Amino acid sequence: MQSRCALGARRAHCAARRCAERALHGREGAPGQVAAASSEALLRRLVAGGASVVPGFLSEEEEALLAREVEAPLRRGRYQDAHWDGVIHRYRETERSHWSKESQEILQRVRDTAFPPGVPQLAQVHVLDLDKTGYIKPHIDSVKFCGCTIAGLSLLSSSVMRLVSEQNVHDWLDLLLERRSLYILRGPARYEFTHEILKDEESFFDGRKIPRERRISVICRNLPLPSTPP
Ligand SMILES: O=C(O)CCC(=O)C(=O)O
Repeated sequence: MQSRCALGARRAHCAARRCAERALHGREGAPGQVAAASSEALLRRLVAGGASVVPGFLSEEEEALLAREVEAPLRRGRYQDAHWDGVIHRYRETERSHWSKESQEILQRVRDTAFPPGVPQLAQVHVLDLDKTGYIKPHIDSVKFCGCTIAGLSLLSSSVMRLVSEQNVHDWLDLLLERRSLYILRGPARYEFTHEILKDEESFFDGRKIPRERRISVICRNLPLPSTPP
């Protein structure tokens, strides 16, 4: 039987998917291209599995609104050199379940775009603030804390997210996360590939430098899936 996440995914995510499919057909370095992979077959597999990027998901006003709203809670902390598990560097973070009405509307749009209808979601939205020198090392989000879908908004800076297969390090996919875009990781991209945010020195997409500035991501996740009975 298919999981609830798999059911209905096609319908709920067609807008995001159309975008990723456009990326498939972009010529090298062509404007609008948001994904580059070690092979076309791999790109197709990950996109078919539900990995996508929606450039311009937020308007400038929406980006400013979200950034303003998270600034005060973020400022209560100092940038940390490394996360407890050593994955995230030069960061501060917070989790929020209460948002202004305007931000709630934006987050609802994220949920409607990224998650199949009826999938129980984490009430807390993760807000991660990476300093200009900050970066995230390769990892897979723990299945204990996160379900089948990760959906993130990028504020203030573009960046490159790299996915690398756990089975074969030669299989990789780079996603161009432009400022104000939404990315969605699902399927093999969620479970079989590590993801990372490249540091400024390494931040290139398809040979093009993508300068890293301070970046805030606002990330929605669904609840871990119930484990299958033995
Ligand atoms: O900042 C992002 O968009 C990715 C965050 C991430 O990889 C994580 O929190 O596990």
